[in-house]
Amino acid sequence: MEKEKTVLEAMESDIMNANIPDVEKNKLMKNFLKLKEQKINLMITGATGCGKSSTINALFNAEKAKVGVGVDPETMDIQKYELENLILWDSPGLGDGKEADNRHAKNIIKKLNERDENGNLLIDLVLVILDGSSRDLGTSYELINSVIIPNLGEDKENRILVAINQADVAMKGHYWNHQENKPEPRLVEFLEEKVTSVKRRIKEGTGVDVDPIYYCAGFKEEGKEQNKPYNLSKLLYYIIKFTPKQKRLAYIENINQNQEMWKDNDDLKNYSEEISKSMWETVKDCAAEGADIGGAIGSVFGESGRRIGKVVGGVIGGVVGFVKGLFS
Ligand SMILES: Nc1nc2c(ncn2[C@@H]2O[C@H](COP(=O)(O)OP(=O)(O)OP(=O)(O)O)[C@@H](O)[C@H]2O)c(=O)[nH]1
Ligand SMILES: [Mg+2]
Repeated sequence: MEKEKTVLEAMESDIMNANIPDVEKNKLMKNFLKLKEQKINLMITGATGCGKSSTINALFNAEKAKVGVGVDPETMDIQKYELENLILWDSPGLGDGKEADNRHAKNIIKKLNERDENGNLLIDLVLVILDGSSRDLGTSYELINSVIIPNLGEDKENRILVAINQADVAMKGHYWNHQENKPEPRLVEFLEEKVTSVKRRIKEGTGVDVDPIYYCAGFKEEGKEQNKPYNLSKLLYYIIKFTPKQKRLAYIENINQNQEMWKDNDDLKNYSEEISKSMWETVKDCAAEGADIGGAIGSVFGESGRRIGKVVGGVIGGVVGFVKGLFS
């Protein structure tokens, strides 16, 4: 069986085969080579047991990210996962006692101030996970307001994403509809209030506006069926939206291939369609930057456009026929 092309491979051959003047073709190729090099550094942090490992495992092909089930579940120091151009930093937050907290805070601050070889801040985006079942989010506010936000540099609002996990057990497991894997209206109301109060506490503490979302990373109990995630596509959509355009392609080949994980979401948006659109924007705007190919863009990147639709649509679902729409 012929191995299926990756999005990057498809882009490369699209450019090689494009029926356009050489000058433009060379420009596209130069842009493409730059795109190919782009790395994303995503920091995932939050209090012990909030679901960092579960979230990483649900989103990406990071089998190595072990979920804390041992006797000593704390991830003591920052763990790094390298998935080709996608680099994840799983960083313990606060709530482990004074000494450990100081160490964690120091580690996070250091990482947030690190620069890459081009002199840009290394960490593109910080995903802060809150435990939605916890009544006391004090340490999480401290983490966000005193450790993370002051160290985000200038573009604070675009470098932090706050997500409330464990939505299923937010009201001690009440009002979670297990058949349909979604919250009942009373739980929705409760979760929305939580979103509002988290937003307010961060605004009051730092002046920074964030728009938290709630979700479920899903989990597996010994000998029981896998509890599926909820709003995982929504979470990925926000992660991608907050990632600089030229870096977004690094996610695509690393998203979890298990379709079941992506299915259940609120219906505020068609998240898979939005994800495809964001990826296509990268191809269109970054690869074609400065090249005068105007209306030919759709036909130049036909195969890579289809490939994006196939990966996102095939895994996350529900975008059949969408990619065709991109070109019309
Ligand atoms: N009910 C429910 N349980 C969850 C969810 N996400 C994670 N869990 C459970 O919460 C526990 C902690 O999850 P982890 O993913 O290990 O959390 P962590 O933040 O990586 O924890 P440390 O690395 O120890 O700080 C595990 O037992 C998970 O199965 C969720 O969405 N719902
Ligand atoms: Mg962990």
